[in-house]
Amino acid sequence: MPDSPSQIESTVPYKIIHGKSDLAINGAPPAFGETLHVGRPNIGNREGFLQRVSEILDSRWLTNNGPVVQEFERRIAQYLGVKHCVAMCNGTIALEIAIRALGLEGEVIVPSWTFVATAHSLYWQGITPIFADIDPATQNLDPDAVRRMITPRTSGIIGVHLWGRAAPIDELQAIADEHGLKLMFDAAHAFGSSYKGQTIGRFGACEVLSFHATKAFNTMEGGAVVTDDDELAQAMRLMRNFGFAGYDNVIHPGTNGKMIEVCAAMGLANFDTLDDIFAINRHNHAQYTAALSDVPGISMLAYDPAERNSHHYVVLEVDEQCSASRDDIVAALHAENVLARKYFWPGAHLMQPYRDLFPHAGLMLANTDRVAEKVVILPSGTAIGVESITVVCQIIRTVART
Ligand code: T4K
Repeated sequence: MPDSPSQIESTVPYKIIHGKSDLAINGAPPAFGETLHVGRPNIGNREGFLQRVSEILDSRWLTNNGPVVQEFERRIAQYLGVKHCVAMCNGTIALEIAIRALGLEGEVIVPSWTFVATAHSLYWQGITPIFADIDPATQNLDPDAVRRMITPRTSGIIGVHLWGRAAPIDELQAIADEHGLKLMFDAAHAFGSSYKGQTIGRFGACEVLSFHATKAFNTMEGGAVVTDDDELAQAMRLMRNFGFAGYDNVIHPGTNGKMIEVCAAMGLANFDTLDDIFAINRHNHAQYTAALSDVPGISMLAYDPAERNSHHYVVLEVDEQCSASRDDIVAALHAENVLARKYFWPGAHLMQPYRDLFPHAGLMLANTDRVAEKVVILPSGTAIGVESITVVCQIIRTVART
């Protein structure tokens, strides 16, 4: 049996909060001596990882499609029920390679409400990201908004399964089919999620995963493109290795997108304990929901109980009914050493270079702008325990109290 990731109080709260005078923003000492982070890495089967690293060192095969990467790819493909998993050094390079292998060009429609890497992976290759608005209820792309952004230069759509909640896949596929566009997904948040009962990974032409340290399932740094398309997988395998088809034989332009053996070993070790990690996240999410559900103006973005989700992200929305603003709540949490995040504020369209390139993009992104002003992401994962979550919720309740 692998050792399981225990849910540890990596930092123990110092105080119980009864009223506003107990808050650090009002001069009291902070609740936590060490910072509580969003995205503290989950460490799965530690012994298994160390054992594999030792074997890797003994074998002197460290990278370049080694046996551990190959085993990792097989395990991921099997888990997702997909034909090909092409492992990469990170999710951003995986996006870039997928975009290039699919032959996207001109303009590609993406949400602005995503990590900026979704847009950068296009722009980096001379392709214009065109930002479409989201449905505020799901924070995912709104299909009607996507339709509005199509021009003769549009070659594709990248849907993002934000917070692991599936994008409106069927509707986006229908739009892509109708207009002859290519559709792929940024599934960086969606490892282990489902759509209409089917595991995310087989939708569109391909789906791109991130296994960054801060993800529910991590390989330290890492990513992958998963697809059922043999030719696409073959092209991406060439591209991630400079286009080499054998010693001294380059048949394709390529880059260096390879995953290293140690990262694959971390992935396999975390894979051993995936169910435990997801169960801890589910538990954390339920605790936050129960503790905050009656605070006026504060709501948790719910996960669809009919679908699978890693429950990795705890997404809070603070609206006008709340007596404190979102920024007041974030400032109070930071003062207590709780590094809550405003992901993905202010939206990619307000980050450079897009802010200068498209100064009027906001006119088409009213929902994005509204959502960006109310979101707070709270710490979860195996590095936070029940006691700490109780105190984080006390802080929020106290700040939000009139
Ligand atoms: N598409 C989407 C939708 C994505 O969300 C991402 C990545 C990508 C594409 C691209 O995939 P990758 O190329 O990254 O594989 C973080 C992550 O770096 C990024 O992977 C992730 N999304 C994004 C949502 O979050 P930052 O700039 O917020 O990272 P940073 O350094 O502030 O770390 C987050 C928190 O985690 C901090 O409070 C510190 C803590 N932390 C971080 C690391 C790395 C730890 O406690 N330990 C650690 O080892 O972007």
